[in-house]
Amino acid sequence: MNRLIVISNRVTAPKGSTAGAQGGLAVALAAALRDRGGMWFGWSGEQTDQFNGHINFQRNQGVTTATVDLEEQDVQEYYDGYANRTLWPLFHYRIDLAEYERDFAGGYKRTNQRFADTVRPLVEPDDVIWIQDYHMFPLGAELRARGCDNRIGFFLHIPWPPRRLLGTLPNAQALVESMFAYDLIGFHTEEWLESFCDFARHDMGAVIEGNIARLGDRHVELIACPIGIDATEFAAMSQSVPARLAYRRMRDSADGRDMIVGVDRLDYSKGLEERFLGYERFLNEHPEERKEVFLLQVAPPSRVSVESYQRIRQSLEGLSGRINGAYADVDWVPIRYVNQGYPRDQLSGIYRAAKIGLVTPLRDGMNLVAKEYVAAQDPEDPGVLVLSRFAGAAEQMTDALLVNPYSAEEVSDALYQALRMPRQERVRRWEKLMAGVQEQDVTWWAETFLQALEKADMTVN
Ligand code: GDG
Repeated sequence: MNRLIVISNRVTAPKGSTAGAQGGLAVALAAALRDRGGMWFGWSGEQTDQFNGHINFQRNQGVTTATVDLEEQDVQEYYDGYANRTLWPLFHYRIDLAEYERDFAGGYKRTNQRFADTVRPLVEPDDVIWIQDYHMFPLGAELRARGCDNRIGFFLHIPWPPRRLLGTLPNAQALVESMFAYDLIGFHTEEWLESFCDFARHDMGAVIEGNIARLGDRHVELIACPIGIDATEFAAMSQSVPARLAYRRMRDSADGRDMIVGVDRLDYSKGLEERFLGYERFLNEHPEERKEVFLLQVAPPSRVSVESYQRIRQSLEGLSGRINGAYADVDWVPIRYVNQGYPRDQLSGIYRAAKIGLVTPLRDGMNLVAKEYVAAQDPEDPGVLVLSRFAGAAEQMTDALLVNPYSAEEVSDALYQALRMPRQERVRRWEKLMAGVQEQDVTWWAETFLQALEKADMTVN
């Protein structure tokens, strides 16, 4: 088996903690790296006065990580700038929030060149390279420019936007053209893959034949390969002592009421305002249910230096305050809005205690919370997943109650239906959802992508 080099913005390989403390992605990539040997390369998260390409190697639990520090200007222009203020909003269909600045684009290019300069000497002739996500679209082309003719795959964790939206990005064609340096590009869903083909075909004159896109003398293979979670491990974790304690804490404080749970990074793509408005509608339309339920929204802040994230936070504070002010009683508060994160094992117990998992992103590449909620349920008495049709996960999780998060009425109706759903139907839906979550888990995802990459036809490249 060839060595594997994983490259991502941040490296989250095992640090001697238990697997349960890690996200599923880190677990799966670490397993692939352990099997194949190689290393995981990325930004250390640290800053340095002047970029020097110094690589910090570490070895933990059979996985080698290699990280570099970046300059403050790199972090501002590449990470805070082009990645989080330009590409993230655009790729989540929010061109109203996207900031198009030459400095951001320049810093993004420079930083990707720095990554390429740094990692290139580490690459051996037969290594397979797997680059992750929108921080690094042009890295493959930069490596090719440095004589790297290895197999290189790329996986996009976020949606691919419709071509008319992508067309608003200055130099969008150049960005997409650089992606033809890859041998394989992976998306979570057919929808994102088709959007990519749409742009390549109509805006660049690429020819699409089956799962291959051709542009001039280059071609790239495309695959829809939905990421999963470490389902068996997550289900087991929901029975651990910390999970049971968290479960008990929630049940005791619920005082017999049904809990609806939402868990999201505080991000405008997650549809949190719409979720609160849908829940408000439900309280308004069903006065008899008012003191029978409550919504727990866990929303740890993210990307706090970006203004649009400060605004969504303010807006949610206003909305939750307004709804609580309008409906609360001396012994009941409709929304428990919590801005802190919880350890993963506790989170699994919280999911298990909830009658409804409410997941309403406006756009989401996949959404792992939906899968975690399912994996944490009690098979005898499972809760109901209410899921946005606009999450990538909806393509697989058709036994959830699928809703349009922009419609407060639909969200309200789904909450009502979920609360009234007979146990038999809950079990039937959950069994199908769980079978899917278990079958296409995160190890399946990594292996499916890597096998396709190892087979990709490189003859023309
Ligand atoms: C991107 C794409 C795609 C959240 N709060 C806490 C906590 N979390 C964990 C969840 C889950 C993860 O964060 C969030 O994953 P998502 O998939 O929902 O979303 P993004 O962070 O936006 O991820 C997404 C993903 O990449 C993978 O490809 O699915 O579409 O946007 O695991 O559990 N974890 C802990 N405490 C918290 O309070 N420990």
